[in-house]
Amino acid sequence: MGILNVTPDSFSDGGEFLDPRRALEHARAMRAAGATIIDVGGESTRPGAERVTGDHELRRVVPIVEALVREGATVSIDTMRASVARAALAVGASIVNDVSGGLADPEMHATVADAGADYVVMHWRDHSVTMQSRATYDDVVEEVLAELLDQRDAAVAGGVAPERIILDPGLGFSKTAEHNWQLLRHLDRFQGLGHRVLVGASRKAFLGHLLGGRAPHGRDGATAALSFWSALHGVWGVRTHDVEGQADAIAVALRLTSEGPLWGQ
Ligand code: PMM
Repeated sequence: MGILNVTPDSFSDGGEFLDPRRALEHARAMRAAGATIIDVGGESTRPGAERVTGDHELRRVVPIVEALVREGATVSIDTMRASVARAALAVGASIVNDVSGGLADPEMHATVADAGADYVVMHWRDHSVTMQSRATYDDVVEEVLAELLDQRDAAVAGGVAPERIILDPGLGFSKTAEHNWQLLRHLDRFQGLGHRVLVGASRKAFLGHLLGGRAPHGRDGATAALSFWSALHGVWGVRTHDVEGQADAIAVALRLTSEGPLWGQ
């Protein structure tokens, strides 16, 4: 899943793709490099980010989604707003990637259910401005699993078909670096929930910490190691900025596991 942030303030690529022509060129390049889904987002969710209005978000993303669908791309819309999801689905998006996993907008479940779309439910506790103050757990793996299942159950109760649901541990969202590592170490637990799993580690700050403070664009090698790890676990997808490097890492993992899992799964 290639990331296309049409935002001025995302942590890694903020401002790079606000111009629609540049956004489309970048999406084409990601597809050529092996992305099978383009994830279009119009609101930054980096820690501390302020929200944009729904209208603003809609105007940023809908023309891009429409143009990409016309070119034959599979598009997911990265939004917490039902209004934005609805507009993107109306022009052909087929996946709603809701980082709030249904907690931010009470109309999201019905919107996704009505469209029969795939739905990414990410573990989430709070909006970006305050989320890092909620990064407290006794047992991060057990608590994230339990809360994510609550979010899943709410989506199903809201009419979303279980087979449409994709689960995501939500690395970096109300989580410290140590929490992210614990979740990644126990990815098998997420794989065991009976849904497709998506992992979003790309260039995130915990990799910068590991690498002595390296800037986002220098984190693609570390991201590839996690894409390899994720693919060994059999996850459905990784959400990434650097598609070529991740596609290579995944190809290696798939070749290694082509005769069966490397360990009991
Ligand atoms: N991370 C970001 C944005 N959207 N969606 C999902 N499903 N999972 C994630 O981990 C995730 C996401 C933040 O990263 P960005 O600013 O690079 O888009």
